[in-house]
Amino acid sequence: MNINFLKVQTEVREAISEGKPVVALESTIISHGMPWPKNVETALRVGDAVRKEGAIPATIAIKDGKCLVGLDKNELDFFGKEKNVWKVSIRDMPYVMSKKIPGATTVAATMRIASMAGIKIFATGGIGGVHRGATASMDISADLTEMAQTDVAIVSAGVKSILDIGLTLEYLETKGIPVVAFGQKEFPSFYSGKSSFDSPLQLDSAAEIAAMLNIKWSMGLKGSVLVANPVPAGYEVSAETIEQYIQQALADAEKMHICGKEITPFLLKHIADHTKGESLEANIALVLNNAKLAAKIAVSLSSDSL
Ligand code: PSU
Ligand code: MN
Repeated sequence: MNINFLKVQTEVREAISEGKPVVALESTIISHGMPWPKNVETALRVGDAVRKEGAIPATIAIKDGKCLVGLDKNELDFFGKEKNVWKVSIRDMPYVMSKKIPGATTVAATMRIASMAGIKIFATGGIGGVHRGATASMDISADLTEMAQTDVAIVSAGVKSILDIGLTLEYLETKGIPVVAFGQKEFPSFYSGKSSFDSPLQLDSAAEIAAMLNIKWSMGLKGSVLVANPVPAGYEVSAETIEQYIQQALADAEKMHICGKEITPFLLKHIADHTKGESLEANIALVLNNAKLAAKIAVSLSSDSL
């Protein structure tokens, strides 16, 4: 692999080479997931939360034909403000790199770049999955196929109910991706700790998760582990509230013929616009919570492998 495509921040590069804990963070949530200035404020708070647990944050994005691993304040500002930033999944990477278009990376692209840089743990809000109606549309996020082959664990707040949660869990099973709910039996659904689906697995500490990751990868079992961390109590938005907006958003999307890479941001924006503060506050709280858990897992993993 040609590592000239990577531009790794000095602090992040040193931490990786010394085996110190590093947590990868995605940039789609900054450019396409939250409004300015909350997006950059949150990105900075997430970085602080990772550091407080003893790990180094590395936000990943694409700029000037390079995969950036670790963004400084100016770069975070750029991705938070700039309007012409692409949403970049795996298939978009060679195009934006060759055209030198700035790109915010999805879960799939972020984990691939993290893996190229040697980072094992990645925190985000929610992953992509199998869409409602996928039996007809075949709309399955490249996040899932990437998780089947790249050795980076993801801490998310589960899967949003814009997706078909049951089919997403089936697909993860087919692809051999372990799904672990943190501290509870039920698989969480982003805004809510509940989903009415049991999680296939439950673990209750970062050390247990790190031990499982160590064994998985030591055995040569490829791919991710999805750690589903429920939104902190007090920040939940009820499933009924969210469902009514999802129904409206899906109807609008059909009328407007929105499909492909546009559908996920369209649905997310509709929910965010209609639930205003409530969903944004939940989103911020759960991302911070995920970053903290990811950092604890990274710390535990790096001490296990000493
Ligand atoms: N789901 C969320 N929040 C997000 C995304 C998904 O709850 O921000 C973003 C992530 O970057 C994810 C991407 O990787 O959307 C998935 O897009 P698609 O469904 O087009 O693969
Ligand atoms: Mn899709």
